[in-house]
Amino acid sequence: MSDDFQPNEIRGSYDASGMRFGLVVSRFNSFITERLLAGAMEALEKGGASAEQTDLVRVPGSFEIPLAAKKMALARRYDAIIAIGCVLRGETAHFDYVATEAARGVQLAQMDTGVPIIFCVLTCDTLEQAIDRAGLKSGNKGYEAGLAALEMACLSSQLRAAAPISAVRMRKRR
Ligand code: INI
Repeated sequence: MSDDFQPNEIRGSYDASGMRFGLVVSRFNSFITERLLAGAMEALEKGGASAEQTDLVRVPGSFEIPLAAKKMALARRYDAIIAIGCVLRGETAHFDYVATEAARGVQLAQMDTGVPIIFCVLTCDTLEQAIDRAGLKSGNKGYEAGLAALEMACLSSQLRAAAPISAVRMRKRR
């Protein structure tokens, strides 16, 4: 490959200008989810988002996140949505059902609607692991989710604006 063969790279920035964001937060394990929420808001604010550009919806548990996120996406009001929850392994199989359906439901919702929905649902074996990921040893996964929301919102807008191939071909022919 020659050095001058450089693809036209389309990249999302982290600029929240003119963007709207939705936050869906599970109340279950709120000790953790509130910290994740704070991290996500910090990232959005750093990207330039204001409170007016951001809506917050609370749901009882992570199992309820996908439906709320999908309804928000269908409202066509948001450039990206962040789904925040925390599922902790207990003694029964409940963990597996809640964690699997939260992940699957969020993925289905974003694929069905085309609106980026950032998956910030911690699935941990212990409370200690969750605390580490909510602002202690392993950073704040909510902050990372906020950055991902900014990037995916900008990338989606860039991809919408990218000229379709037919227009590019027409331009070359002229
Ligand atoms: N919901 C969570 O978000 N985290 C959990 O750890 C959890 N556990 O362990 O039970 C949990 N359960 C509630 C579930 O999400 C639903 O709210 C409930 O089943 C009602 O549909």
